[in-house]
Amino acid sequence: MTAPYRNFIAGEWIEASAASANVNPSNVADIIGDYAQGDAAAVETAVAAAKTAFPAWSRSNVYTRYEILKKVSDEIFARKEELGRLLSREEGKTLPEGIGEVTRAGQIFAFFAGECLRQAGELVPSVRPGVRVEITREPVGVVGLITPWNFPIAIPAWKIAPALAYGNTVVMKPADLVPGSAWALADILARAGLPAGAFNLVMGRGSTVGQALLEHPDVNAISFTGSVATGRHVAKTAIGHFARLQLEMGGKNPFVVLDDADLATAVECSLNGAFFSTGQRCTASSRLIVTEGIHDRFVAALKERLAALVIDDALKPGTHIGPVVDQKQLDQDLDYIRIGRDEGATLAFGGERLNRETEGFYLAPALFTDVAPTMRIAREEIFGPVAAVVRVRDYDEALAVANDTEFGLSAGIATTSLKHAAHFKRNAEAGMVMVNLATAGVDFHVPFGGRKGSSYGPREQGTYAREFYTTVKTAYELP
Ligand code: UN1
Repeated sequence: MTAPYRNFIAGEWIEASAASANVNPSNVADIIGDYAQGDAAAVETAVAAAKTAFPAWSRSNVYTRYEILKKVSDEIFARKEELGRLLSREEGKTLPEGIGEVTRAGQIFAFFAGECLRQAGELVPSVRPGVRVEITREPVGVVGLITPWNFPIAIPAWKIAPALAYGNTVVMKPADLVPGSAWALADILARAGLPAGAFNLVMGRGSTVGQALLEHPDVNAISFTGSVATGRHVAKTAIGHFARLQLEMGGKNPFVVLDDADLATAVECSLNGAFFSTGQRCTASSRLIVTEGIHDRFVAALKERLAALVIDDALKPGTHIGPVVDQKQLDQDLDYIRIGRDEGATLAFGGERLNRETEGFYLAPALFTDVAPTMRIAREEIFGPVAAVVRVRDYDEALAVANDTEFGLSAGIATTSLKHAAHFKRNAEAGMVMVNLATAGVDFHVPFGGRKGSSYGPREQGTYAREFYTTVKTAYELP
C-alpha cells in the first residue's frame, strides 16, 4: 500500500504493507494524512541498516556531526510556525503550545550540535610507574527510541539529538497516534547530510514495531518514554539481551500551596501545571496539596481562573486548552472523574464533555476538592485535565502527603518562606523540584528525570544525556 508518508530506512523512503490515518482530535473529520505502518520485517531492515552505519558514524568527525545537527536545528526554527501547526493539529495542544514545543526541539538540536564539539576524556596518572591511564567515552551502538504522543517533536528531539551527537545510530518508533511531527523531523534529518542508516524511522504499532525493536539482539540500548505498564514490559523484554535502558514513565506530581504563598503565583502555577497542554504531561501537577489557612481562598481563585478558560479547537486563536488526544484517553479521564465522585470527593469544577463547532474530544478541566490521599484520583496517573485538591494542616503534613506516592518525577511548592522552600528542595522525593514555578515546563539544557516509579536509568537532556548515550573505556598504556 502506498501511504504518502513512508518509513525512512537505510536512507530511503520505504513503502509499508499498511497505513493508518492521523486524525485531528479537535475535528475528527480532519485527516492529516495516511502514515505507513511498519512491521517486524521493517524493524529488521532498519536495525541492520543502523548496525551497518554504526562503525563509520561512530568515528565520524565531530565537526560533521555538529554541522548536521545545526542544520536540523536551523530548519526546525525556520519552519516553527508550520511545524507547530502540524503538531497542534495532530496532538491537540494549543497553537502557542505547539510552536513552543517545536522551538524547544530546535533548541535541543542546537544544544547537542554544540555538545558534539565538547566531547572530552580524562588523562589520569597510574599507580604504576610509567603507565598512563586514559578514560574516554564511546557510543553505545544501535539505539532504539520509543517516543510518546504527548510531545510529538520535543521528545523525539531530546532522544535523537544526543544519540547522534555521541556517535550512535538510531531506529525510532514514534507514537502511533502522532506520526506527523516525527515524520516531519525524519524528513529534516533525511536532508541534513547523515550517512544512510544512521537514522531510521519505523512508524507503526507498539505491539509489532515496538516489540520487534525491544526483542532485537542488535539493539544495544532502548530509550523509552510512556506509561509505567509499558515501561515495565520494555524493561523485561530488552533486558533479555542486556540492552541498556532509559525509561521515563508516569507521574502523580504534587504541587504544595502553603498559607504564606503568594496567592496569584500559587493559582497560576497550579493552572499551568495541572491543566495546560490539556494536563497530558508526565510532569503535570495532578495533586494540589493545600494548607488549611489558604485552602478556601485558593480553591475559589482557581475556580475563577478555570471558568475564564476557553476550551476549543487547538488551532483557534484564543483557545487556552485544546481537546484530549483521542477517544480512549477521554474515556479514561471520564472514568476517573466518575471514580472520584464515587469515592466521595467533590467535583468543584468542570469534568463534563463539551460540544464545539466540530466533533472532537473536548473535556472541561476538572477540579476535585475534599480529596483524601488514599483515593484513586490522588494516587493513579490520569493523564488528563483533572486535578485533586488535598487539604492538609501544615507544611509537615503537606510534605508527607507529597511524598506518599509511587512516583517521583516533579514536585512543586508555592511559598514565600525561605525555610520551607529550602526544606522542600532537600526533602521532596522527586527528580525535579520547583519553587514558585509550575511542576511542568522544563528547561531544555539541564537534566530531566525522576525517581521511584517515574524513571529508570540515567537522566535525559543537558550534558547528563551522555551517561546513557555513551559507554566508558579505561585504557592503560606503557609508552
Ligand atoms: C515538560 O513538562 O516540559 O512526557 C516536559 C512528558 C515529559 C516531558 C515533560 N517526558 O510529559
